[in-house]
Amino acid sequence: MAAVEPGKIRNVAVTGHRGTGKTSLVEAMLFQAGLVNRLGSIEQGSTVSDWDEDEQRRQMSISASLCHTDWQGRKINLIDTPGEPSFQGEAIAALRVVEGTLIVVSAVMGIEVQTGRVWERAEELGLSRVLFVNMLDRERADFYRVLEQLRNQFSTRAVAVHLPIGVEHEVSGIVDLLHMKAYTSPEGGKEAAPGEIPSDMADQVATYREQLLDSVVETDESLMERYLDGQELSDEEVAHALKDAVTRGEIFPVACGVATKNLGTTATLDLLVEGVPSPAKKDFDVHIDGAQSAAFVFKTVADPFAGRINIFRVIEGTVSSDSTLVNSRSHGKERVGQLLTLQGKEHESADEFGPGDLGAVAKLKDVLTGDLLLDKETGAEAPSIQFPEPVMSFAISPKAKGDEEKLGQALRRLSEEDPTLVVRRDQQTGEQLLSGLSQMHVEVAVDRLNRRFGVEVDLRPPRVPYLETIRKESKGHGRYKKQTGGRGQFGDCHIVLEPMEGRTGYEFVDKIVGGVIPQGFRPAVDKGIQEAMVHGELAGAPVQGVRVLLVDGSYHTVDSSEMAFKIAGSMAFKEAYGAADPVLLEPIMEVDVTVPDDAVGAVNGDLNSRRGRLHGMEPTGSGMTSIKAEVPMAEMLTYSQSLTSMTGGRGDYHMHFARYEEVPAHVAQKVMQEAQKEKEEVKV
Ligand SMILES: Nc1nc2c(ncn2[C@@H]2O[C@H](COP(=O)(O)OP(=O)(O)OP(=O)(O)O)[C@@H](O)[C@H]2O)c(=O)[nH]1
Ligand SMILES: [Mg+2]
Repeated sequence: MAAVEPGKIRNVAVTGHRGTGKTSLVEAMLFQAGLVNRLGSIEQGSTVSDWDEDEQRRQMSISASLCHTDWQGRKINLIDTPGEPSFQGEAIAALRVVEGTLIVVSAVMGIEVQTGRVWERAEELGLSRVLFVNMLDRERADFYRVLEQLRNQFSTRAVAVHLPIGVEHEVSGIVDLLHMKAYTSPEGGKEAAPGEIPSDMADQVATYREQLLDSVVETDESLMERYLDGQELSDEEVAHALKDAVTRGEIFPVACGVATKNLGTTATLDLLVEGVPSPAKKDFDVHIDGAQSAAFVFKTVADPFAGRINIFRVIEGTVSSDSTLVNSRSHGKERVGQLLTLQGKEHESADEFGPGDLGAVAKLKDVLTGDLLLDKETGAEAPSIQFPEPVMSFAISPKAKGDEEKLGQALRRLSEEDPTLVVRRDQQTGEQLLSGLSQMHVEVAVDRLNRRFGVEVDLRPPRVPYLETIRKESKGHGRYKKQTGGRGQFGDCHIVLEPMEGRTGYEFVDKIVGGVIPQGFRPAVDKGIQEAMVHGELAGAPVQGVRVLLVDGSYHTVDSSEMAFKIAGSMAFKEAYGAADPVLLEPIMEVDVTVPDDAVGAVNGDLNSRRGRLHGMEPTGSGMTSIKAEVPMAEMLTYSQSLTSMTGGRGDYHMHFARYEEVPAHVAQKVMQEAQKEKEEVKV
């Protein structure tokens, strides 16, 4: 199969809120175009794009899937993305490689949280946007209410290009205002050729056709003049001007239909072909510095059997099977074997992909999402994708001893597939941490570890990386002496502890005068102290922010040894530490929560109960408020679930480490008791 010319390609990400019918609509488009011969359904788990077992079990999309269809002699690459916020990284990556997005909105629910997010992201990226109001057949569906909402909240340049015929379960077709034709319900079969508009809709059609014309002529001066002169504009002229305006992102056409009944599909496919710019018309803003061909990897699928599949967009030139490319990140050469055209999970061999096209390749050595592959090393840098930071962490460990290695490998694979899933080891607590965007995000990862990689795991809230420090100067004496026949042990030292500025760091100052402790043994005192500091006496947390002065001591010519001085050092430290008014420190997080205005009271109250300090509130528009606060990490371990329940899933938060602060006495008491209990359990 030869490469498709860029002018004949349309790259479209299908986006929107959870459960608005994106996957069903993609299915309908593939069916209408004849690429599948049966209309699959979510309920039967038979759609092309929700092919993964986890997706079918949960009846929701989890990963973006790439499909393609032929329409009017154009190849439309459709990336079906999940609406669930836990998997928003998928939509973010998809939006980066397309010229347009089809935003699906429920005719019952209207604009929802994720609708707003993709709208904003598309705006930032300057993408053409086609809106599809779906589920016209549902109870309380109201196309006109949703249209008004889109015009009020998003843009007055969102205009209806289709109108429903009938309401709710009686919806029987749609009017195409652009071509002035009607499509009637195919009852799940293929949409037939369009017919006449029902005569009882004449008034309505006239009103919205006028709204459409008004918007279109506003984008085209010569049309505007003639329109104001009262001249008749031809359908072709209007269609042409609309197409140009949509392509330039000046008009956002609002289509509608019923995805599960394959209604509205034809007119929407037409809109995508006409309104989304081809890659030939739009630059992909990446400098490849003189390479002849370049491909950008925006998605990676980890399959335990087929291996890794990288999905890419050709940025420049042609990428061919049996070629060699260089990875701009690792500088490693990659042998490209067989290229693949994807239709959900099905793949077909492809010989080459031309500029702007989307394709896939399996079994490259070291290629991950975000990598740029070039035909020669040019020093070009890959475009960046702004993925959200994970906010929820769990400590993860295998149920079966001996599975550590297997778990590590599986986690690596999963995080390659999903860059918003982060795996790391906490240096301080030693725990392996799995972080994601929500509880559900992490749970899906755990399901996959089990099913795909055969590793069962335990999840626990992570340990808080407490620290300990001292608040005043103190003295300590350590004397280690043993006389058991033969050679004995003798070490003896006096130290002074001083709190350090900034409560970080450690310093050992040798203040010995004369040779009361010989030079050779003094580092052993230091070592003994540092070892004692690894687990502080309060809660077993590392001690820091301490300066130690070694001021005095004594030794024995025969019995003294490094070992004895190490022990003496640690004894001196423990004595001095208790007298230095030690205190527990905890990490404080800077938290930024965005919630619907009506949830602000509840969310603030909850942050207060988590020992949070509010720093400010600001409306962010469209009915949302951003709240800034500082909250101890220990109180944020289970925040995700609480926020979801307080805001009905409409809340969102980010946090990052700010600094360490003293734990208030009553809280410290509990932490110390817990630590003590654990220490005893370990002994048992
Ligand atoms: N009545 C009706 N149901 C629909 C329509 N479109 C989709 N559905 C149903 O709505 C549910 C969600 O559909 P999906 O296609 O999975 O929606 P989605 O937007 O892909 O969902 P996520 O990928 O999870 O964000 C399924 O049960 C569909 O059968 C429609 O037009 N009318
Ligand atoms: Mg879906």
